[in-house]
Amino acid sequence: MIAPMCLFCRILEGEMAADVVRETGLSLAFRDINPQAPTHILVIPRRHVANLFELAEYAGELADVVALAGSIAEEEELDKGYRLVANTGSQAGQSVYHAHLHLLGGRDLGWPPG
Ligand code: DGP
Repeated sequence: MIAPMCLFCRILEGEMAADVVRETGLSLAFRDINPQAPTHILVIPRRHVANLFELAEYAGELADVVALAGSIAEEEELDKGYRLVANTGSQAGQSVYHAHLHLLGGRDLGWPPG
C-alpha cells in the first residue's frame, strides 16, 4: 500500500489550496487554516522532515525558514513582537509531521503557553 502524501507536501505540490504569503526556493509560508492570532502564518521547508529538529541537519534550509518568518513579521508590521513556535511531538500538540514554524502576532501572547 502506498502511504498518503503528507498534508503540507500536498500544499507544496499545489494539490491542495493554501493562502500563500511568500515563498523562497527552500521554503513556503501560508496562513494557518485555524488562526490563533490576527497573524498566524505557517512557514515550512520544501524538504519533508518530521520536525524542526530534523531540519537542523540541513542548516541552510533551517536558516531559510527562520529568516522567512522574520521577514514576514516585518511585512506584517509585528513591530511590538511576535512568537515563533515549533510544536514537536504529540504532547506538544504537533498534528502535522512536516516541520513548520508558527508565526503568531498581532495580539498580546500569554506566557506560559497553554
Ligand atoms: P501543529 O499542530 O503544530 O502540527 O500545526 C499544524 C497547523 O496546521 C495547525 O495550526 C492547523 C494547520 N493546518 C492543518 N491543516 C491545514 C490546511 O489544510 N491548510 C492550512 N492552511 N493549515 C492547516
